[in-house]
Amino acid sequence: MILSKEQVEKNNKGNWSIHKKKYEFISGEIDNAEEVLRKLTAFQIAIPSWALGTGGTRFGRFGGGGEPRSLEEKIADIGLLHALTGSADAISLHIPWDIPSKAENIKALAKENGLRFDAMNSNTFQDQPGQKLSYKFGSMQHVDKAVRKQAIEHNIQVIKYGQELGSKSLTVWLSDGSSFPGQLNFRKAFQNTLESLQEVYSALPGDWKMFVEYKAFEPNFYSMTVGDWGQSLLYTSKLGSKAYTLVDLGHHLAHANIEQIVALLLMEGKLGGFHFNDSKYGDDDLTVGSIKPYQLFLIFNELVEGMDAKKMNHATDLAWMIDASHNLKDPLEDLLQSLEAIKIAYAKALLIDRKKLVEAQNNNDVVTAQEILHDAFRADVRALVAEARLRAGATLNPIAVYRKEKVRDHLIKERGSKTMATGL
Ligand code: LRH
Ligand code: MN
Repeated sequence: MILSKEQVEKNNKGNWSIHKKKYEFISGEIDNAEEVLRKLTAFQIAIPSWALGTGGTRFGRFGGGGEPRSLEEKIADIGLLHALTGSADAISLHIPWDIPSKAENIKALAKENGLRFDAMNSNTFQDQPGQKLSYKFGSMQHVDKAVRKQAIEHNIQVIKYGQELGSKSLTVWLSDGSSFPGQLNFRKAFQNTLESLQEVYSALPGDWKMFVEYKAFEPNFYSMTVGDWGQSLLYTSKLGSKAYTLVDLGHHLAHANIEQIVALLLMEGKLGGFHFNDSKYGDDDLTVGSIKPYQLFLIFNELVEGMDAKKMNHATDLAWMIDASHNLKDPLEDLLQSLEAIKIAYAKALLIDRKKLVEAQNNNDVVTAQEILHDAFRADVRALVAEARLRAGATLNPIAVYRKEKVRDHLIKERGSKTMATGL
């Protein structure tokens, strides 16, 4: 369903005056409103092609209807998210869930919707129909060289699909590991995996990046062969300068200090990007900022500080992607909330008085240091984020417009109430 410029303007007109009042207040409170707006507008987040339908757990799935039945319909849904927010100009594809059959058409359709292709994702955590060798006991770690070869060839095929679409990066998440002590020789598993990644790395086009995503547990529950940031950093350091670590917020053991991990990976020049989501227990893949909004703010604090220290471009030098799964909410509303939470955390981090913070840190003035962070975290930046949307030609209140335009009803009428999108 396309959202026309007229619909955007009509909906914004109703909220314009109250928005302007709120915007004038917050922009009056800060001295870098224009710079913050420029950075907010430029900051684009990729939408996962595997999160446009209703997810499920092993206990059940409760579909909401109107789900995309093809990659073309997924592109239309992401195009709608971008029209509503001006913040989601990219798709991250997962292969083979979303193989671009006619790449030229898919590329043209994405362009029509103002979209580009971000990181490609390979999948050696499921066995596909007709697949020769099983990944039951892993893929790149596997004791059988033929299974490792199959996984390597799959990743190289994924790079080829990405090249046809203009993508410039490959994300490798391996479910490899073990669920019982004694099942696996950790050293051999690491070396097999490194060897396999090296073969994929050597097939990377010159201007591509490889993201190695780590995860502490699931689907293996004793060891994961890329189990934490240290292991991922070991791989990416041995692979070479085009290999980076990808941080999925839900892939940590309880109480991990993710903002410290981010600061150190940035310092090493080995942070490649993010899979944003939120969680209370495991890899819950919940709406971004719905459980730990302060942690998300602290992560963006380290990102802004670390990227400025390296004179990096906030919008383009790291890969910003959402990786969520929707069990209870309308998938598109859930993604709209996640986009808002990411922009709000980034805006607050841009308000931190860095000079005063360094001073407080150098004086070991713990209270002042914390108060400086709280001043930014407790600021209401919603009007700033809304003004950035307005200047991008998008809507002031995306979810309100999504509901007022009865988008889900339209999609159900167009696609049916029982359709099921590929993905998680
Ligand atoms: C693994 C993961 C990975 C994807 C998958 C869909 O938990 O985060 O990024 O391949 O979810
Ligand atoms: Mn992920």
